[in-house]
Amino acid sequence: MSTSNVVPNDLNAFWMPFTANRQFKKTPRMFVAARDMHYTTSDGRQVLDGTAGLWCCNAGHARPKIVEAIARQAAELDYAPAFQMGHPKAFELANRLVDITPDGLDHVLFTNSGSESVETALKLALAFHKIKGEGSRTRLIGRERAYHGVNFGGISVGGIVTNRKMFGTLLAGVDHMPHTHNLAKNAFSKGPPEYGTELADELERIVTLHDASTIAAVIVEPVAGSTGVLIPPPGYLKRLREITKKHGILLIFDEVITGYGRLGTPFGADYFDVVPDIMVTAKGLTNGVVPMGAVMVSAEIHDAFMNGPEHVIEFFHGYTYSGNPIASAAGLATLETYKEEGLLTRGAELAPKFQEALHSLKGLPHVIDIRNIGLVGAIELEPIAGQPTKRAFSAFLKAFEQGLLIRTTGDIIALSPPLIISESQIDEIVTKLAGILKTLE
Ligand code: PXG
Repeated sequence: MSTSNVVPNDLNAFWMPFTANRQFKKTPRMFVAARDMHYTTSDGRQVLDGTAGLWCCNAGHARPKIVEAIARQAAELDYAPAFQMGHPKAFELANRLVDITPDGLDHVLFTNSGSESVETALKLALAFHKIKGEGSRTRLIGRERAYHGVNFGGISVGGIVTNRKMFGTLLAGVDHMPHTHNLAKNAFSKGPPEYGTELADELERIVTLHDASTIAAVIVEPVAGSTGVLIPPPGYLKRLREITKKHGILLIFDEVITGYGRLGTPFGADYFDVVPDIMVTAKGLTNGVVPMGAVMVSAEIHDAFMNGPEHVIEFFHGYTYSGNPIASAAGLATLETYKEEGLLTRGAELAPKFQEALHSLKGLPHVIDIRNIGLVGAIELEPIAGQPTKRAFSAFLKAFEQGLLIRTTGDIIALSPPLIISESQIDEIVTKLAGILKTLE
């Protein structure tokens, strides 16, 4: 018996992330294997992956190219110092990334996660203005209901109260735009919702309040994922681009979820036809297999740093594992797999089917909204009075029992299956969900 199939007899030591630890440890849910669209549980059941792990396994699981690349790389060059030394695959991966990112994003910094990519982007924005002689631009603007990871910069510009309230005063000088979610006007929209484009003008109000000369950057997720799939109205991101450009403010897209094919285009920037100054990515970069993030930046930002004596470090930032060889090999094999199988655009082919299937759940008990874009969907449930999150969490538990992995946030069910999903597997997800929704308290 493989040791990975043994369930440990003591679950106490591991303090699990973003998990109800006591509930989990009473009734653990363990995966011990995965292949393509399915996980295997410790009791030998198959579970259909409706969430690409945590929005990251875009090519599905145990894909041969990626598995082989990691094994080969570990044997050939396990680690190379990241500072003042290099290895070929990190450069190769940066080149391949520049090939698939929107024109104008020509340089790549590597990190180990979405959270680190966010911090890297925010620090770049501050340092860029300082180098350009505009050191008064120190404010960062985020948005309500935004998720930008869990580090101090990210939770400061983020807009989730539970992620912020325990951690003191956070970064100074941060302001937030309103989110765009509007159930009263936009419920059951198919694709981007009709109302709310004017909310982008709130940025003008914030600029008027603080003055553009104090603002370094605006950071937004093209589609907010973690807080329940909040899809922007048409023209909203274009308007943010116009306003930031007009005022010399950098625009950062956090594409940790929307990157690598999730919306049916390589990046959210492509879907919405808006090129930011900095793009933050992670997750799908390595198919979730090895931790890695990548921050793409414009030539203008990069070139501003390439000044002064050549022996001097230009940007005092980086990680022991930036561009780690095994992560780079995983990234290269992942991009190859995406290319061979057309996965960066397959979501666009499947989106009509996915949309139709999801919206067939309209009218079932407790369902107050269904929304979708590319291969992302959300079903919002009416919370049980006085017990928010309980109804959706119970749907999650029932789905797991019935062989389906979904994600819930608040009382919203989020779906983001691997981009290799078949049409019949989309039907399977929706049929199972329909059954579950009918039985919820
Ligand atoms: N930015 C965005 C937009 C994200 O969605 C991060 C940054 C942070 O990435 P790391 O790699 O540091 O976790 C994220 C992460 C969920 C869920 O189910 C979403 C994330 C992570 C875990 C669960 O909504 N997003």
